Parts: sequence; structure tokens; C-alpha cells
Amino acid sequence: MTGTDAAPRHQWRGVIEEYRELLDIPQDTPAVTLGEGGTPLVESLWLSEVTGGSIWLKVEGNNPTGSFKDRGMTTALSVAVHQGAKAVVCASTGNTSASMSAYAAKARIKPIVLVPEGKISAGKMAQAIMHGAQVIMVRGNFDDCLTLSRGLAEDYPVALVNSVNPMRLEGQKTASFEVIDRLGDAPDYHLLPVGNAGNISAYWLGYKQYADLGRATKRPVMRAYQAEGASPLVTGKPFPNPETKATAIRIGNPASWKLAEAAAAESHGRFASVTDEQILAAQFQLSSNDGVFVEPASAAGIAGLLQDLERGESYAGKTVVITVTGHGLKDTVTALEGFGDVVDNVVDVSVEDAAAAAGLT
Ligand code: AN7
Repeated sequence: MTGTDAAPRHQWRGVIEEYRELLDIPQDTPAVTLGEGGTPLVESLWLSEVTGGSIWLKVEGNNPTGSFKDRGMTTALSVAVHQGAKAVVCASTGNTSASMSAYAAKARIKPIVLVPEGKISAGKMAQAIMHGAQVIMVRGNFDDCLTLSRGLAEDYPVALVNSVNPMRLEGQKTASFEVIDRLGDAPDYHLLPVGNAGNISAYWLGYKQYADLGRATKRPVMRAYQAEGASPLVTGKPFPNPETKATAIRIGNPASWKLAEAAAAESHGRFASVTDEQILAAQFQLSSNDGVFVEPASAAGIAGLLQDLERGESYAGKTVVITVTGHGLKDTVTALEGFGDVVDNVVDVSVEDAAAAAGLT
């Protein structure tokens, strides 16, 4: 068959067109889309071997702006534009602002971004700037930025698209649909990192909806992991000064606290914390064992699984999905911090010298 007479193959249309009737959005909303969703579910042969279970990675770094945020941004921006918004605002640790700015550019409306000064990776900052955002640095943390965003949206003509906007969760829940569509049923466990807690809330919505529709026979146990220095859901108290190298989840007072607690309770799941050292070690292990390079925050679920094993937990014989939330290229500086001088292996143009440097001799 030649290319021209081949039957047309299905092309992914973005999460609104793929799942529109399952989303609680005004059904006549035109989609502002960059083709988000449809991300790979990749088996981790490394972790399947380590656990004796079947461990799958939902690789959300494959979204258009490199994180899971695009799923909720297509719905939030589409609805905002449909309702006449000319500007959108968000607080962000970096990925929300990158995503919002891209979708605002696509919709040709104005993106306004509030970020904690000096705490955003260069890659994410570059994305917001290149997509034409008005970037405002705040002397404060993410939680302060969210307070400001809410204030701006209340008093000025600008739509708030943080995950306190329920349209965000409607888009983000499609990740659960994709997991079940791919595996044929819900997994036994779903592990993921948590910051502002929108994502765990959205996954739980999606899993419940598919089970109610009879598309899954069960719902997974939700296990969520925070960085130790920013782990309010573990300690039960807000962190006034959250601190972690995983800047994406440097959040002390998650907006979706109650929804996240409900997801953990209803699924018989739980929250736990992992240290920055565990997170960065897991990030490197995942990159080097599985070929999946994620940003530090995204490795919290991997670190969590390894910690559970150390503490005597078993995932043997179980199906486990771990969401890895954002791409490793978002923050190469933190990734390379532990590697010292990466260019200490300099040689002249000599095969023998290159072979020696490569450890082949
Ligand atoms: C890579 O971009 O909150 O628990 O402002 O970027 O749904 O907040 C990012 C969060 C996990 C946590 N992994 O998800 C923001 C922001 C990555 C992230 C989370 C974030 P939520």
C-alpha cells in the first residue's frame, strides 16, 4: 500500500475531543488544544523486576509543554475563552505557568504569571517568557502567589486557571481514563507526587467515573508522596516555609487539601514523605535504568515506591501505575548537581585515547 491509498489511521485529537462527553464542561465549548494527552504508559522493567509486580509509568513529560498540566489547561483555557476571557492568571512553581502561557498564546489571550522569585527552573521560566507571558516575580512562596492570583481574579478582568478552577480537574482526570483504556482495568495501586494536590484529586475523579460507568471493575489504592520539606499532607499542618530541591512541589498549603485527603481515605491509600536525596537518587535510577528522564518532583513517586519496599511493603503480583509528571529537560541544573564536572573526560583526536577514556581498554 502506498501512503495515499492507506486507510487513515487514528490521530490523537487532544483530551477534549477524545473524551468530551465524559467531561463536565459546557459541551459546546470549542477546544483550545495543542494535542495534549495520549501519553505513553511504559512498563518499567527495572521496577517490575525489583518488586515482582507489574509496574507502569504514565509518562506525562510527553505532553506538549512537558508536563501533565496541559490536560487541565486545555479545558480551563477553552472554557475561559468560551466565556469571553481576554486574560488568564495563575500562580505557579513553573509547570502551570509554562502550560497556561502556551495555551493562552494558542488562544491569543494574555497570560499573566505569578511565581516565587528565584525558585523556578530556567527551562520553565523560558517557556513562560517565550509564550509571551507577563511574568511577575513575587517575594514569597507559591502559596503567597496563589493568594495574589485569587485576589487579581476577584478584582480585575482576568480568569484564574489554577486547579482551584474545577475545569482544570475535568481535563486532568483523563489521565485515569487513558490508564484504564490501556490496561483494560484500573491498576491495584496508583502512585504519584503531590504538591498543590490537584492531580491526585483529578485522578481519583477519573477512576471513580470509569468504575461507575462499568469501564473498570475496581478503583486503585492511591499513594501519594511529598518532599519532606514540603509535606503538609503527611504532617497534617501547613508548612509556612516549604523547602525542597524539587521546586515543582515546593508548596506548603495545598489548595485541594480536602479533595486529596478524601481520595486517600476513600481508596484506602495514604500520604508519605521522601527526602530530597531519595528523590534525586530515584530520578537518576529511573533515567539510567529505564530511559525515562523526569524532573526531580516527578521522581517522588518512584522514591516512594522504593521507600515502601525498604519498609517491608510488597507490590509482588500487583499492577502499579506511577505517574511521572514532568520532563527531565525542564530542570537540567538540579539533575546535574551531583555529577561534578561532566566535561573532565577531554581527549585529543586519538582513537586510543578515546578508547581509554571510554573504559574500553
Ligand atoms: C512536575 O506548576 O503546582 O499536586 O504551579 O509541576 O497537582 O500540584 C506544579 C505541580 C507534581 C504536583 N509534579 O501536582 C505548578 C505546580 C510536577 C509539578 C506536581 C507539580 P499537584
